[in-house]
Amino acid sequence: MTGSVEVTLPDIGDYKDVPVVEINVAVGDRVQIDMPLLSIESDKATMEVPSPAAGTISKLMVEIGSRVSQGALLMILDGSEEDRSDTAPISASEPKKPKDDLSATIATTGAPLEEFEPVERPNDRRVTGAVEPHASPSVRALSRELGVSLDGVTPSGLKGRVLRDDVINHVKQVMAEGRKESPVTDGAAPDWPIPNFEKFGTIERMPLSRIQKLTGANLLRNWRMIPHVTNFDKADVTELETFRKIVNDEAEQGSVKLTMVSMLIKAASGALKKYPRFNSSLGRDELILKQYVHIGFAVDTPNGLVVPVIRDCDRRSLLEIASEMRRLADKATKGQLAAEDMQGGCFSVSSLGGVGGHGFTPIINAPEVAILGAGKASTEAVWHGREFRPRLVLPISLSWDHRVVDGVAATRFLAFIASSLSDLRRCVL
Ligand code: CAO
Repeated sequence: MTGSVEVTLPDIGDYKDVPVVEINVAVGDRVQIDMPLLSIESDKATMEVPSPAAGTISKLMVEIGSRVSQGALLMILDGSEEDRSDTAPISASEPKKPKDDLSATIATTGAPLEEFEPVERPNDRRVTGAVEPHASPSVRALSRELGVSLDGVTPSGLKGRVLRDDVINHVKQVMAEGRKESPVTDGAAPDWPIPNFEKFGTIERMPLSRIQKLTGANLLRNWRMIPHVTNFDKADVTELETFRKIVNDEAEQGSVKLTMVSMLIKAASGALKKYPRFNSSLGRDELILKQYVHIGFAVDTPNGLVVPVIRDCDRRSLLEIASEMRRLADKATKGQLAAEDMQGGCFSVSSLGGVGGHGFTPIINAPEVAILGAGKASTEAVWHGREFRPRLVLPISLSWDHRVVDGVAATRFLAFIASSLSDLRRCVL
C-alpha cells in the first residue's frame, strides 16, 4: 500500500532552531530507508536526518539556512508501507536505481546515520596545524570510500562546507583529467604548458612522424607502468671481437657480416633458455611463459626508433641471426617493415655501441619483462692475477620488471650473458 510519508525532525536533545546546512535530495529524487536526506548543525555538532522510508521526494519544506526544531516538517515523500523503517513514521517503495557507476558507489555508501559528530570549524587546528574541511559524516564516509582527501575538494556549501556533490564533482574532474593524460592515447603530447617560444628567439617546427608518435606513447606507458630496475655489468669481448673479425675477413665479398648485435642476440637467447622467467609476459593473474625465443632489436631509422623481431633465435646459427638482422634492419631503414615484422618479441636488445657511450638504462618493451642494453666496447687494463692485461670490455645493462623477476635473478641473467660473450661456446651448451 502506498502513501505519503512526512519526514520530521527527530529528537535532537536540547537544541532548538538549528540551521539546515545541507540538503542531499531534490523533489523527484528516489531515496532508500536510512539514506541521509539533510544535515542540521548546532553550535557543537552536525547531525544528518535519515530517510524513514524508501520512496520519492514529493515536497521539500525547508531550504539551506532554514531553522528547525524537533518535530518540524522537513519534507514529504511518496512511499509504500511495506518498505517502511521500524523507526520511521511511514514507508516507501523500491530502492533507488543508480544512474551510473559513480552513483552506484554513492548509493552503497548511503548512510547509516548518524550520531552527533563534532564539527570542525575552520579555525579548529589539528596537531598538524592544518584546517580540516567542514563536512557531514556521510560526506566524510563517501570521501573515505572513494579515497578522496577532502582537502582537495572545492566546497560549495554554507560556511565552506564540502557537500556530497562537491566530492562527486571532484572525482569526475580527476577522472576526466586522468583520461586526458592517458599515455596510450596522448603519450607523445606533453601535458605541460607550451609557451610562445618565438618570444625568445627564432624557432623551427618539425612535425612528429607517425613512428615517433606511436613510440612516444608506448615508451611513456611502459616507463610509467613497469617498475623498472636496471643492472649493469661488463663483458670481456676480446676473444669474441677477434673471432668476429676473422669470420668477417674470411667471408666472401657481399656475404653477411657478423655484428656485435647479432652476438648479443645469440647470448641473450641462451640466457632466456636458462632463465625462463625472463622469457615471459605478465598476464592478469598469471605469468605466461613462452616456449619460443623471438628477440627484437632496436633500429635507429630516419623516422624514429623501431624494433623488428628475429624469430627462433635459439634455433638459428650466429650467421643466420646476423643475416636476418641485416634484412630486417635494411627494411626498417627504408620504412618497409610490416606489422608482423615487429610482433611476437619475447625480449629486446638495444645497442648504442656503434655510436658510443658507457651505458644506459633501456626502457622495457612491454609486454616483455626485460631488455638488454649495450654501450661501446673499449680497451681496459684488467688484472689477471699477476699483471694487468689489455682487454676489450663491453658495458652491458639489463632493465627488468620487478613484478616478474628480482635482483638476484637479474644479476645471474646478466652475468650469464657476460660470460657467454666472453666465451660464446656457452651459448651452444
Ligand atoms: N662496441 C664497440 N663497437 C661497436 C659496438 C660496440 N658495442 N657495436 C658495434 N660496434 C661497431 C661495429 O663493430 C661496427 O664496426 P665495423 O664496421 O668495423 O664492424 C660499427 O660499430 C657499426 O656498428 P652498428 O652498431 O652501426 O651496426 P651493428 O650492426 O652493430 O648494429 C643496428 C645495427 C641496427 C643495431 C644499428 O644500426 C642501430 O640502429 N643502432 C641504434 C640502436 C638504438 O637506437 N638503440 C637505442 C634505443 S633507445 O633510444
